[in-house]
Amino acid sequence: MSGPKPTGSDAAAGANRNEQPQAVPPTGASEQQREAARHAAGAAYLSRQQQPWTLDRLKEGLSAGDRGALAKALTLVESHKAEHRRQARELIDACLRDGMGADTERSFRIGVTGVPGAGKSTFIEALGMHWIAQGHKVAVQAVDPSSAISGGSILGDKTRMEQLSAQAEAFVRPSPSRGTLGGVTARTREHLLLFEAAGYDRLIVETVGVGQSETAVHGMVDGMLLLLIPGAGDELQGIKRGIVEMADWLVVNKADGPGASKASETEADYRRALHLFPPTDHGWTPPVLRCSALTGEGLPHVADQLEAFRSHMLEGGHLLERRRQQAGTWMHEAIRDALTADFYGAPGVAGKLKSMEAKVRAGQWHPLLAAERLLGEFAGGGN
Ligand SMILES: Nc1nc2c(ncn2[C@@H]2O[C@H](COP(=O)(O)OP(=O)(O)OP(=O)(O)O)[C@@H](O)[C@H]2O)c(=O)[nH]1
Ligand SMILES: [Mg+2]
Repeated sequence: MSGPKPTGSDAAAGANRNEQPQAVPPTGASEQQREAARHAAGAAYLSRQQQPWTLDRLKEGLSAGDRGALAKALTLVESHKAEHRRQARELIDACLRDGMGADTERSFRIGVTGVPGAGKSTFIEALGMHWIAQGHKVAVQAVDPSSAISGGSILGDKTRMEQLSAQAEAFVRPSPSRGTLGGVTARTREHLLLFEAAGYDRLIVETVGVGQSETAVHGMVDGMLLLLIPGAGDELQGIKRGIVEMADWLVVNKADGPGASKASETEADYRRALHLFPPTDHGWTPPVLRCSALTGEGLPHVADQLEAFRSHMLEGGHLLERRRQQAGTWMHEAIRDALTADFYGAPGVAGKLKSMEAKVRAGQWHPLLAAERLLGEFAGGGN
């Protein structure tokens, strides 16, 4: 091996020292072995850093926990170019095959949602710092700070999560745009897998919005945290019942200063309201909690409740089941997306689509008949 001689903490690499470094050992290996493998992979990776990117090098970089490699891989996933998307799929597949994916034992993914300005970013930053102090590596998919809603430098500073971003054990990725799904993109799932491949074990997806985005995030995380503000009922907060039902934790934020007593009332209101909800099928009762993301008060208790949920879900095998279901749903979504893209991209269809649509709009064709004709064109290979 031509890389630099392992020294200091690399001594832990042990048996790997004189071999070609392996990717992180698959399930069954101890955390220590994993860490050692990361160190060895890291040393080898650093020695080749001057070379151009290839998929192998990206994988190596991820395995070594290199931030540059992670950023590059995330960008690849986000690319609109078919070739980049194919490479991204190949990269993720290679990572998963090499045991770099994280099972339910090794990673915990949560979604944090709430109305604009509820304090999501401030909360995520505080929780992230708490997790780092406990020895975790934290990755965040954050809502773009330059968004129109919270735009302006004052809020912008908060949403940048500057303190958390400065930590070596944290990676904060702003979503490319709020888009229609409140910052959650079709690529967020792939981002989570890449975060895990790079060794992050506590993942947070921030989402703002009051409907679709929560449903999308719910389909990709282990648990959903709904952040509430003191003194406003559901309707005022623009939160639909379905979202409250989706939440695994309800946290009233801004329980400080003049807001403190209102926060207690809001907490009590939600506790009462939750009694009216049907019990969850996995037997976890969503707790209603209170904290101040700004002062940190109540935050350790919230963090404890996150862990309590995780243990509960792990013990009953519910977490594994949830992820399996999500994987199944993801496959179906991918099929739908690919078929839709193929359909609209097929020349036989594309040529007729506009005129057919015009006829439908003019009332000359029934929409269902027009759809049938176009689908027939597609199925008949009219491309
Ligand atoms: N008093 C008080 N203010 C808070 C608390 N948490 C957040 N804030 C303030 O609320 C404002 C919005 O905070 P953000 O963390 O940006 O809220 P957000 O939900 O991420 O906002 P968007 O991403 O724009 O939807 C900022 O001015 C914060 O300082 C808190 O616990 N107490
Ligand atoms: Mg935010």
